[in-house]
Amino acid sequence: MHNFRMYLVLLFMIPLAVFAEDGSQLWLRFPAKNGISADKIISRGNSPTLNIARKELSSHWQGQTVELRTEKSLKNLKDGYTIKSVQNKIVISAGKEIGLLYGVYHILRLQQTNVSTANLNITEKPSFDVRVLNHWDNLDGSIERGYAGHSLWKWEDLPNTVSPRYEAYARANASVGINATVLNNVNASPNMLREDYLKKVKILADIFRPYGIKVYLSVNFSSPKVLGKTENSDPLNKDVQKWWKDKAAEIYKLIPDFGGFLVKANSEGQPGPQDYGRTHADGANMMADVLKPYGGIVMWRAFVYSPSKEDRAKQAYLEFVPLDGKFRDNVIIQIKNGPIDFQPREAFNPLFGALRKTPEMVEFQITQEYLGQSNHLVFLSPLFKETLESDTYADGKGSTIAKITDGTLRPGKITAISGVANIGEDTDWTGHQFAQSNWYAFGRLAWNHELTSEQIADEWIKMTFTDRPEFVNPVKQIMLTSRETVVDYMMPLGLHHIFAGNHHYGPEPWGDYKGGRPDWSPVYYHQADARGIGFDRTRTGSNAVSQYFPPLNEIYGNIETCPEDLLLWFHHVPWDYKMKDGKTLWDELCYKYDSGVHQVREYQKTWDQMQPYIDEQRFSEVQSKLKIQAKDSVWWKDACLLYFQTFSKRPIPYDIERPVNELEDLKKIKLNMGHHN
Ligand code: GCW
Repeated sequence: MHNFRMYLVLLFMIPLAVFAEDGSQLWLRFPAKNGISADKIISRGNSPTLNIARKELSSHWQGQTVELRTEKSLKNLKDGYTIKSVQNKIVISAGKEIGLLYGVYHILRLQQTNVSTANLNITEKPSFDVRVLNHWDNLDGSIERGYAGHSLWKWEDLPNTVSPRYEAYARANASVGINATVLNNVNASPNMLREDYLKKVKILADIFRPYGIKVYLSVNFSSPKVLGKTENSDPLNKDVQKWWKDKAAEIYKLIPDFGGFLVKANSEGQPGPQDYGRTHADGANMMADVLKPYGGIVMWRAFVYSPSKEDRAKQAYLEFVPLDGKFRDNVIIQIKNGPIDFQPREAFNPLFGALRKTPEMVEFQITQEYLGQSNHLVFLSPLFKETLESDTYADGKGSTIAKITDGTLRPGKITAISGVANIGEDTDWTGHQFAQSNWYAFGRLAWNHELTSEQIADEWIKMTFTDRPEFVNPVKQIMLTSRETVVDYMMPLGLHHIFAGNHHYGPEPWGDYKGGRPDWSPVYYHQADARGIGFDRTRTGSNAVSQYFPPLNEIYGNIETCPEDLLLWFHHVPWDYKMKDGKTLWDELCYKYDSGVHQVREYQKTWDQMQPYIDEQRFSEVQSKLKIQAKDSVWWKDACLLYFQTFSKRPIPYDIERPVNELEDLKKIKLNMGHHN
């Protein structure tokens, strides 16, 4: 009897287990109760996309009747839609079916965040045409800079075995408007284009299609030589051109709506057109020509730098500006937000706005390679917004990167935005419950870059956890300040790239890889000496400031007018330099590091008080991660201050907590996380 009862209890628990609060549901934690009945969903047609829209409504929507209408007249909204309350129903209209699905997710979001759905009159049009995730996933299942387990893509099992997570992934992306995915690492294996792999890719494309997601691939420039046994991979070689042409035909036969290629060429050892004395334009155009008949595009990366004497921060600009106007119209240059490499804070990349005839897109990094990986709670929306709102002055005041890349100032070109994904096969998808918010924020900003970080955080918290203000308000405060906090405890005042080599997790400001590439050494970036600290990029230094449009070149170039949060990015500053608040640079640096540490301690205090409001599992997972973050912040502070103190020879202000580590011990830490640079 006892056993029998146990059995019954277990049976009843199964449906609960499906909704376990382990983060697997992401922000899509819609009520498990049934949604509206079929007769309250008015729609014509029977396409896979419409069927998904109806299924989402019948499973989760608890409001009034919803009518879904495609209307040709709304084509100008692109993937957008309108939502209107008409008498007793809600009418969602769109030029394309995918717009209807996006509209359905919109009302589900309103429901989930407890916004009234009466008297709706909403018009939405996406900021960018291509809203793309870049996966740095390798064919062996590993992920470059991935911190959430192995790749979601099970290449070994495909095409026969299909993981249910493929569809869950597509659904999550569609719910925030992401409509494109590059499946594989930009450090691409030529094998990605092998016939057997393309057949696997086709299966994924088929699953993603109804959710409005197009598949793209990163391609290795040497693919023709490696796979096709051509003599070389010279873009002007007819055999090479033919190989690409045939390859495109083969791809489009399998995947008629294939999106195109993403290319990392002549960068960090990857092959490229320069191997044959050709330019980036020659390489990109060859690919653009074979994709053009099918409507495909080439996203060509500007992340190029070589071990030369030239300041690494200047190289993308130097390489690409002379090529402006030489690219086909289906090529778009993909530019990292900053000119170095996804640092906690960088000046924006001066290439933005400098290409006048060539479309440009931003590449953000959602995966936190340089921001504590999946251990630190860092909400990236403020970082994304900082870049998008940066004024380049390219076409006069108000030439923000958002307006340069979204077509406002440079109309008639392809528009796109990309983010390097932080997704893996971990149950919670991203390795930290709060890292989900960065996937979410990227999608929401790609859809509408005018949303504020505050709005995005608010939505995400309510959808993901609870709408109780006792939880929402303090947690939102943590999220909104978290990016500045990580800057403070890692590299304040414009410091950058003082990470330990390879893994980029902890501090190694003393790193000097003599014999290796100087531009992979922290000492190259901070330039600390007896006089001061910082990279001189002024006119008398590397003159990187000259790559910015006036008046920015003057503003950045003058130590008095340079924003203090970028001071050491542009200037080598004496230790006793007086900062705006009257402190010396050295003292200011100390207080910044200290404040970063204090902030994390405050986050811990706040989080611990959140226990009553959410489930135990997610509560304690975040609590544990905050402990790691708190320890790491002290590690960063002690390492940087004790090391820089060997140059400044000044005391750490006495009201600051004393270091708890010996510099020599910190220097011995070698994390075995493995990677190249
Ligand atoms: O930031 C560096 C990373 C590399 C990465 C490279 C790139 C994919 O450390 O892992 O390679 O940037 O963006 O190409």
